[in-house]
Amino acid sequence: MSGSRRVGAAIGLLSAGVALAAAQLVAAFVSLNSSPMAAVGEAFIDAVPPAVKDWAISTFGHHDKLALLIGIGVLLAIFSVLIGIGSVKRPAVAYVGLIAFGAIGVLAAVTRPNADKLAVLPSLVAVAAGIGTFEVLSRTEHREAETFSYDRRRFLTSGIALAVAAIAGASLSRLVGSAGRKATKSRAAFRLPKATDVPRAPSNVDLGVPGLSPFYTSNADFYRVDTALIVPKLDASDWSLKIHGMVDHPMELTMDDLLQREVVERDVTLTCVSNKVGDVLVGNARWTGVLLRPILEEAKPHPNADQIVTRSSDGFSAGSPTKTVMDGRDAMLAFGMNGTPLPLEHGFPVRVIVPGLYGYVSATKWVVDMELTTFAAYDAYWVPRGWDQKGPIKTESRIDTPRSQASAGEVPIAGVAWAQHKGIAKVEVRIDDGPWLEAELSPLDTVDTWRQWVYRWNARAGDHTIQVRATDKTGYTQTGHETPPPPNGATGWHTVTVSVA
Ligand SMILES: Nc1nc2c(c(=O)[nH]1)N[C@H]1C(S)=C(S)[C@@H](COP(=O)(O)O)O[C@H]1N2
Ligand SMILES: [Mo]
Repeated sequence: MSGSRRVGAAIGLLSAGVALAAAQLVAAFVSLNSSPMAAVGEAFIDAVPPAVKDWAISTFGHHDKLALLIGIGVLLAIFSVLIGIGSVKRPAVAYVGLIAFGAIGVLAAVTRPNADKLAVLPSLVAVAAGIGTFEVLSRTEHREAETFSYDRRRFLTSGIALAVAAIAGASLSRLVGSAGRKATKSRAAFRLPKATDVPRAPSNVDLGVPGLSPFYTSNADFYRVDTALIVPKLDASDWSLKIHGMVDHPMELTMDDLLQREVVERDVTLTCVSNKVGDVLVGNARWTGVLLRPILEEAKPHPNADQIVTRSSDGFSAGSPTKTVMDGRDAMLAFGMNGTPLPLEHGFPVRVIVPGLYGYVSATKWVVDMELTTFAAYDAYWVPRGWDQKGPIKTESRIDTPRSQASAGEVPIAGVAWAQHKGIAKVEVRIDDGPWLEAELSPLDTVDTWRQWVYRWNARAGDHTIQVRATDKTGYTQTGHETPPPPNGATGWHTVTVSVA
């Protein structure tokens, strides 16, 4: 690369960096997802084909969002280098480039479902800051006829000063993020009420086998799946839930209204429809909240309102069958998870939990709206993206240990099995295509929770294949037929190969 191109590339990168940092800083005051990076990222998440989302979750797991931000960052860096190089001969290229990026940022920010009134601001400031940077740095160049030169010292000092300002601005934006602070404070101040209806789990519900998932998944280890690049930051004191649509009595519930009701605790195992056989998008927690059925009985849904659509503050929606929510199971509005207020990333202040339904059709986090409607009239978030309208959880089982290696002798093969709202009746393992052998089960907590299982295996040296299958209390045994998660959940037997030494 010639000297002029290198300088052009550096100017491009620095202009983009300063622009983004300025945007980030302004977004901290407006709303975090109005920053161009976040807005474009979230718009991208909404727009990508389901297969890509599936691929991202399976490839990056919990880091899918970080991977997306890094991807956008790398793309932006490439474009800004190209634009910077292009602007050496024609400065207009830089203006056009920066304005085009600004326009994309503005468009993405204002079309977010929870867009703030000032959502255009961060991208506009970004364009101004980018152009300003470009101007300052370009002035260190001297173009005379065919020769290009630049004031190296001035370029370096202004470049470094701008880079430092960008980094400082971006860091400052983290500190001043007022919405985030307010939500964190609100959560810290939220006192989980004492539940009056608290069923106990059997004392020996945890088999205590090393390597086996604990019966209760800790909040820190609980999987997280959502479309929110920036976790919505809500304040419990201004939270409310509107219940409307095909109901006789529309209502709006505040947090105080919820806390006036009977508070219950329930153990429910949550599962993501995107979970591949053997994967980790499943977790069991004790939820604190209020039951949904009595609330809906007060709202009086019309008899033909067969779908309950719940919406989050960030525009996600899930549609559950009214019949399922009202059939007596412990569908709830939860504000507590394993004895603490809901963590922000798991839906603070309130989320929906419906035992037996995959998360995408029921478990709306940051829920603010509940509309009674019909399946014919409305498709919730994931339906137009290729997933079934209805998502009952499939009976499944997983081997947690051993996963790859073991020493000869007695080896506990152990894992979890779930068939929410049906209950697990039996788990069997099979070694090297031998007969199916019945595993020992942990005592049943409720039909809405998973069960641990263990089979004590006398392992001999060599490579072995281990498989597992569960039977639920309806008598259904998991099919060995392998299908991927779309459109309504994976099937097949979890199979691991273990080498025994
Ligand atoms: N607001 C909101 N709620 C949501 C989602 C989402 O994208 N946005 N994803 C759903 C899906 S697909 C699943 S599997 C569960 C996951 O809940 P968790 O992240 O607390 O484990 O949340 C559900 N609730
Ligand atoms: Mo999910």
